[in-house]
Amino acid sequence: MTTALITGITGQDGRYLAEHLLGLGYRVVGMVRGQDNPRRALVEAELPQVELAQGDLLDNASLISLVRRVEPDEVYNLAAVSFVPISWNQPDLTGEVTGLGVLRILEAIRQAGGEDGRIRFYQASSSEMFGRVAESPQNESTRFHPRSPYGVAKCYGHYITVNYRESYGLYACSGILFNHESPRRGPEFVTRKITRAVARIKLGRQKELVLGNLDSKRDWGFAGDYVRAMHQMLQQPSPDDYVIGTGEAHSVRKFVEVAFGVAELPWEQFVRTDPSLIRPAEVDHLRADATKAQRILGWLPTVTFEELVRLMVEADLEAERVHG
Ligand code: NAP
Ligand code: F7E
Repeated sequence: MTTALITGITGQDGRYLAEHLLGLGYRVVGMVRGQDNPRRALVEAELPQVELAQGDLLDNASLISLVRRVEPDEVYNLAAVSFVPISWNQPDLTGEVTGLGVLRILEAIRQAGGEDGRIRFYQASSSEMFGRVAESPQNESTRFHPRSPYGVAKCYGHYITVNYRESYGLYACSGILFNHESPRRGPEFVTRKITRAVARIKLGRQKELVLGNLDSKRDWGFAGDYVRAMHQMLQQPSPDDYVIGTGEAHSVRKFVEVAFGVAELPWEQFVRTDPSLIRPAEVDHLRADATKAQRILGWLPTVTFEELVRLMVEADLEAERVHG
């Protein structure tokens, strides 16, 4: 039986990936940090077959002993400080977790004998590395120009992954994923903030939605599609880096329009902007060129932008009706 170790198991992608790998017959071990992590119970309830183990990307020893003990065939490093605005308030922490954390886990794999390529590694790189884009759409050769401490930390994580592959022969891949969303998306990210607000406004539980920049554009896909690509990358004869995205970009304003439209609400009456939510430096426009992933992995997204918005609004309406 193939064993996968997933860091970031309590996050959006960790849960979709675990579900996908369990479906393929894997043994899945998820790394959880903290003494009393409230999201541990969420994973236990949703995915009882996942084995949970203690560890932290800030702690070398925990990673070394975890990799030795679990003896994984595949390691997916999904853990990170992943919310871009936090990275300006906590740039040190972001650098330590999102950047150096990648080095720590690569080193744990190397020390466990990963140099023979036996342990396959996936790094969660990000389209935020492209930042102020040098060209559009962005592919694996597009120059990086990150615009936040998060984007800078992800560049370090990306290059140290490439470096361990080139220096030590580790089987290490980096997936440069564009924004992907779902009903499991954290409520601080703009898509979920919008769909949750739509549901609450529809049910009379919230009066308005306050947002920042409505003009930025993102290439939004469905997280369930993107975790398939992570797994496919690690099944190739040799390790490589791949851009994953839909190839379509929409503005935050467009997301708002479609989401309020699903609930038949006039968005202009409920949405207000607040300059305090504008970022010190913005990423204006991201759009993926995932030709390489299509050609080599045979990967294609299955959920359109409109379907994604609808499924998120409907899930939030349901959640608000049941739990709200
Ligand atoms: P997420 O929901 O924010 O999950 C982040 C995970 O990291 C959580 O499980 C969190 O655990 C864990 N974590 C944070 N600090 C940690 C530490 N010091 N040690 C161990 N675990 C720690 O993120 P996501 O959306 O699933 O994204 C998964 C990965 O892909 C992230 O690396 C993200 O940066 C990257 N990415 C995401 C997107 C996207 O659009 N979603 C696009 C490109 C790249 P706790 O429960 O303990 O907080
Ligand atoms: O912002 C604008 C904001 O926070 C998207 C992470 O998963 O994807 C994510 O990073 C856009 C930005 O995601 C609000 O200014 C307007 O232009 O949902 P977001 P992100 O910053 O693109 C990448 C690929 C990752 O790797 C990251 O880990 O929406 N925006 N008003 C707002 N954003 C938020 N959060 N809240 C607002 O009120």
